[in-house]
Amino acid sequence: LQEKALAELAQASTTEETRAWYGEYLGRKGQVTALLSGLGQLPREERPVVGKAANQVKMALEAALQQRQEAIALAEMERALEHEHVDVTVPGRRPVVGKYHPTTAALREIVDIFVQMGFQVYDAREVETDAYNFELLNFPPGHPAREMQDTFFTTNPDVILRTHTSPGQIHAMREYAPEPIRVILPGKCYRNEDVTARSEMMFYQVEGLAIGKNITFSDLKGVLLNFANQMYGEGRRIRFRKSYFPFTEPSVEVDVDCILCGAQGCRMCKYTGWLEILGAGMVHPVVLRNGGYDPAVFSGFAFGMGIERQAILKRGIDDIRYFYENDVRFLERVA
Ligand code: FA5
Repeated sequence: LQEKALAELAQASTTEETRAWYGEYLGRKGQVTALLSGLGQLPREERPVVGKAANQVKMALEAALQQRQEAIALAEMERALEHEHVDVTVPGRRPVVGKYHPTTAALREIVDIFVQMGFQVYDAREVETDAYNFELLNFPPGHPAREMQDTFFTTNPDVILRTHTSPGQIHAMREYAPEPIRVILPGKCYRNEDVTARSEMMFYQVEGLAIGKNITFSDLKGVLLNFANQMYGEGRRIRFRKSYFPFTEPSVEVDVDCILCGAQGCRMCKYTGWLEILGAGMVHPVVLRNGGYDPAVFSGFAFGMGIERQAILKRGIDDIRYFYENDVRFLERVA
C-alpha cells in the first residue's frame, strides 16, 4: 500500500492532485484511515503489530505529502514569477493630466482682460421670457430681425432658451439703474441653427455693457481694440464693419483675420479671410429706457462675442463641432 501510494504521489504535479491523493489515502474515507479503524476487528494479538505498521505507513505518507506539497508550491511560484516578473528598466507611464476645455480657457482669458479694464462679471439666466430675449431689446412681435436668431421654444409659450446673452443687459440695468454700469455677462446661448464648421446649436457668448454719462462710440472702439490686442497680440489685423441690431444704434461687427487659412480663404471664414467674432454698438434709447435709464442723460455701449470663435482663432481649431463632442483626443490636442 505504501509503495503504491508513494508512486502515485510522485505523479501529482498540482495542488489539486495532491488533495485528491490525500482523500484517497489519508482522508476520512481513505485507505490508511480504513486500515486503522478496522484494527478492532482483528484478533487481539495481531492488533499491536498491524497497528504499529499502519501508523508507520500513515506517518510516512504524511511526511511525503508535505514534501510534495512544498515542492509543488515552489514550482508554482517559479512559474508565476516567470510570467509576472517586473522589469524595472521599463520607463514609467505619465499619468494623464486634466486640462481646461478650450471654451473654459478662452472664457478665462476674456474675463481677465475685461476685469483689468474695470468690468465686473454679472451672472444672468439661460432660460428667458420672450420679453427679455426680444421685446425689451426693441424687437417688437413679428419684427423681421427675430429671424436672425432661430429660437428654441418650450411648451410654455412665453419661456424660451435665450438666443444671445443680450437679455442680461436688461437684468443688469434694472438692478443697477440709475448707477453707472460696467459688466460682462458670460454664458450659454441656444439657437435652432444648421450645425456647420462655424455654427453650433449651443455656444457661449460674453456680453459686455457699459452705461454712464458721456460714454461714446470711441470708448467702445477703444475697449474692443484693447481687448483684441491683448487677446490676439498687437500685430493681429481686426476690422470694424457697419451692421444692424435692433438694440444698438449705430451697430458694428468686428472681424479678426482668419489664421486657419492665412487669409487665403477657407470654409471657417467663408472664403473671406475674416472671421466675425462679435456684434456691438451704442445702446439704443428704447433699451436704455426699458432698463430704467433716461436716454437724455445716459448713454452706453454693448457688445456680444462668441467664445468658441475666439478659441478657434487663437488655437487654430478648424471645426466648432469638435467642442462639445467630448472626444478626449481633441481635448488633449488643443487644450
Ligand atoms: C448677437 O447675438 C448680439 N446679441 C450681439 C450684440 C450684443 C450686438 C450687444 C450688439 C450689442 P450675433 O448673432 O451676431 O449677435 O452673435 C454674436 C457672436 O456670437 C457672433 O459674432 C459669433 O461669434 C457668435 N455666434 C453667433 N451664433 C453662433 C453659433 N451658432 N455658433 C457659434 N457662435 C455663434
